[in-house]
Amino acid sequence: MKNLLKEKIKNGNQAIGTFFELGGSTAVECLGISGLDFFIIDTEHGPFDVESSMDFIRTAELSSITPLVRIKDVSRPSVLKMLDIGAKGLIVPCVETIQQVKNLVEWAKYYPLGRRGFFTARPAGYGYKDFVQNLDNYFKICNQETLLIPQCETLGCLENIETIVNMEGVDGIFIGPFDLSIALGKPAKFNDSEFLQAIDRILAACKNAGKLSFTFAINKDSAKDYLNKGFDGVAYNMDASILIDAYKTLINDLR
Ligand code: 3PY
Ligand code: MG
Repeated sequence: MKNLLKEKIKNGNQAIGTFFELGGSTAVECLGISGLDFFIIDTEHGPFDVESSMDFIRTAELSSITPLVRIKDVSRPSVLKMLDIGAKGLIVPCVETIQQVKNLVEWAKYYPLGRRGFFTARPAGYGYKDFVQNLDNYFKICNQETLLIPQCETLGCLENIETIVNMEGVDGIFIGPFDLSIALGKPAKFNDSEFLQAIDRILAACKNAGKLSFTFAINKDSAKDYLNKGFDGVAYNMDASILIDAYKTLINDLR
């Protein structure tokens, strides 16, 4: 049940991941072999749902890549099902209010932190793993090892970021630069001073609260900028674009 991603960051490493849009266990296997620290199964925009995500997570467990899931909405079933199939963390899109984050904590964290519905699911070996035999221990380990990470990509979340990130049960924040820039009225103007101030504010809020800071980067330059600023992790683009780019470069080089 150990969360390798959390451990790597705690040991001072910056994590590199990607969004998973291609689908298929072989694709997960390849991402694992590549040495990436994590991948995010995207059920907000991608076509996947619970059963296919479970197979991707199973495959990820064969290598040291950590499977996160971007859930499709802020709802109890979305939170519960993705944790029960073994997601090591939830990225939650389009969070707008403090109340939504309170709900997320209630749904994602077991007693006494929240009121996650009791189930000895896959990660618990369906009730047969040792750590489940003592309930306090089971709750403690689940709460510790599964990350709840709201996205900051709306004005509501930005305005309340210090409160949100300090809430017990919130493990970190994941910035959605595209939606955040759109919310600020500056679509994809990533060098705009208001956008940059927002990034600095979110990062500072995470650091001050001792919580994890993640963001998305569309290219290598921006990934490097974010890592240099001190983000704990960067999700670099998505597997589909990287595959297309690699073949385009190859074709260019060969012709
Ligand atoms: C955004 O940029 O809005 C994201 O959600 C990144 O995936
Ligand atoms: Mg977004």
